[in-house]
Amino acid sequence: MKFPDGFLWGAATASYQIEGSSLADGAGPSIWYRFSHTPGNVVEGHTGDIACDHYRRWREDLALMKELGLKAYRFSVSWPRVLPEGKGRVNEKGLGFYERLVEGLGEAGIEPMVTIYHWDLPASLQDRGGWANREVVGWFSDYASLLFKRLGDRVRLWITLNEPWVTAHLGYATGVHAPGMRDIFAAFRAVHHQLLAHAEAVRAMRAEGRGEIGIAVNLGPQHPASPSEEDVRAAERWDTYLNRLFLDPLFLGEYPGSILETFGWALPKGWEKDTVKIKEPGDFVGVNYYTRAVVAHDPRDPFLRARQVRQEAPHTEMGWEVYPDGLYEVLTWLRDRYGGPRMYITENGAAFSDRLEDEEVKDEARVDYLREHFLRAGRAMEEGVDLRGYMVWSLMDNFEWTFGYTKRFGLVYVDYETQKRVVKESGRWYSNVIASGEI
Ligand code: IFM
Repeated sequence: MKFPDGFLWGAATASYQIEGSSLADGAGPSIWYRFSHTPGNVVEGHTGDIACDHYRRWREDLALMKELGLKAYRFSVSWPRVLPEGKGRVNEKGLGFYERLVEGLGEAGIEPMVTIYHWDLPASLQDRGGWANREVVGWFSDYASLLFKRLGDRVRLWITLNEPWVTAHLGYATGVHAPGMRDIFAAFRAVHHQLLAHAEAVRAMRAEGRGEIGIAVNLGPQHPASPSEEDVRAAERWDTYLNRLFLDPLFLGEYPGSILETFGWALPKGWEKDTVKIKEPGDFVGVNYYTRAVVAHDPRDPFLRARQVRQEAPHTEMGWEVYPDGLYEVLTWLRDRYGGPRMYITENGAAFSDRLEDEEVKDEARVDYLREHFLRAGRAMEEGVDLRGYMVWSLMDNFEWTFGYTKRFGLVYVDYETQKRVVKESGRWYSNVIASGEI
C-alpha cells in the first residue's frame, strides 16, 4: 500500500511523561507532580521527576528523530513550566525550552505538532477547582494565546486538549488519574469547561491569523457482547459516553440525548446557553486509537450498567485487545457522522514486554501491530477519509501515568538507569515505511 507524498509520518510524546526536571528553572508543580508524589497513586511510587530526562537531553532525542526520518513530532507544552502559577507571570526559562526545541525541529526539517494541554495542569489552578471551575476557560485561552504569540511563527499544527474524556472520567469521576477526584458533578463540569476552553482557544488562534488547530480525542468501537437487546443497549451507552460526548457538541452543537437523560443533572447550571459557543470543532480532529471494547449489560455497575468482556484474542501489555479493524471503523464513522472532517491520527501504538538483549530490542509484536493499523488507515483513506498524518505513540518509552515505567510504548527503548536510548526493531521498520511511503 502506498501513502500519498506529504503524508505526515511522526511520533508523539507528552511533557510529564518524558521531560523530567519537573521543578527546574522556576517551573511550578503540576497536578501530576502532586499526584505521583502522593503514596499509593502510581505503581512502585514512580514519578516523572527524571522520566527520560528529555528536558536536558532533547538534542540527543532530536538527533534520534532525524535518524528515524520522522516528518513530524507531536509533543506537549508543560503549562506550569511556562506559567508556574497557571496564569499571570511568565517563566521565560520554561518557555525558552520549547522555543529552542521548535527551533531545532525546524532546522532538522521536522514539523512540530504542539499539544497545548496533555494533563499536567498547574497545581495552583487545581487549588481553585481546576477543570471543574469555569474560570479555567479564561486561564486556558490566555495560556494558549501566549503559546500562539511566542511559537506561532514556527508552529503550524496545534492540538488544544489531549483526550479530554480521560481528563474528565479518570481525573474527576473515577479518581484513577490526577487530580484523583471521585465526583460526577466535577466530572461533567470538567467536560463542559474543556469544550468551552477548546472553542475559546480555537478563536484565539484564528485571531492570530495563522496555523491549524484541532482536539485529540480517544475513540474506540464499543461492540455488544451478544445480539441481545440488553447488551446492544449497554454497548450503545458506552459508545455515546466515550465517542460522542465531546464530538457531538463540537460538530453538532448538542450533547447526545442519552447523556442528558442520564447525566444532565451533573452539567453546570445554564449549560444550554453555551452550546452555540461550543460548536467549534477547529480545523481537524486528532484521533487517538488503541483498542475496542466488547460490552455486556451489568445491572450491578452503578455508572453505565455495563461491563467489558475480555476476548480470546491477542492483547498488549496494557491488557488491551489488538483490534486493527477498529481503527478503520472509527475513521469511517467520523467521516460519516461529522461530515468528512480533516483528521490526523495523533496517537496509535502498543506496550509490549520489550527486552534489551545484545543492544537490540526485537519487538516484532509492535511491528505487526503498527503494520496492521497502518493498513487499516490506508484503506480508510482509499474510501475517502481525509487523513493527513499518523503520530505513533510513542517516540520512546516513558512514564505511563499510573503504571509508571512498567509499560513500554516506545519506538526507542530507554534504559532508565543509564538514560541510554536504543532504537527498537519497530523504530527501524517505521523508518523504512517513512522513507518509502509504502507498507
Ligand atoms: O500514554 C498515554 C498518553 O499519554 C495518552 N494516550 C494513551 C497513551 C497510552 O496509554
